[in-house]
Amino acid sequence: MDARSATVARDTSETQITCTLTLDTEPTAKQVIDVQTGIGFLDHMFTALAKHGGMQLELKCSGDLHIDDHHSAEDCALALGEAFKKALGERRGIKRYGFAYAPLDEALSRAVIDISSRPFFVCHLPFTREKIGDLSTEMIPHLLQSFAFAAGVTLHIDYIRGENNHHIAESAFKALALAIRMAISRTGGDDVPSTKGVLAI
Ligand SMILES: [Mn+2]
Repeated sequence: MDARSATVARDTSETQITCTLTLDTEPTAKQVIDVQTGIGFLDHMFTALAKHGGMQLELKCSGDLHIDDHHSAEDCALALGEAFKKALGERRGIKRYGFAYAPLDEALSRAVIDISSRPFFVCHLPFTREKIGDLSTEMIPHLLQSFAFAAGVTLHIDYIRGENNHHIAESAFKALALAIRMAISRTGGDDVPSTKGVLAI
């Protein structure tokens, strides 16, 4: 079967982005992940997302970081969401629902996704620091919402426990990765998993 892949270019006065996302990695092939958003901690999160999601991701952003991290973080998530939506195509032959827990030491998060074409986002991640590296913690729910809306998915992300803010964020992205991996996995059939008979609207 062909790998599900898409490239998105996003060019505004605030950010210039290219994003190539491939949802599949052959078991024997090298998983290509190269993320350069200009924000180190965001690179770390998107790399974890791709790695544990079984996906391949090349993402480059040149953004207005002299202002702050907002436009770069949001627009990278939008590009990633658009690429995810495009790569999925008609959403045939996928499991559709995915859910996962991921721990990182003391931190534990849960992610639940429905590849629904019903964009919705609910998130509870109570960070206690203003920033992790150069990423504002307030941007983490914001960029996850941007991804969910651009991808056309329903996404719930919840903090279960944790103290270290780096750990809380990373466990959330890893839980999302594992949930995505489940939801996009192929059933072996060609069915659209909806009683409506259509998901790509
Ligand atoms: Mn880490």
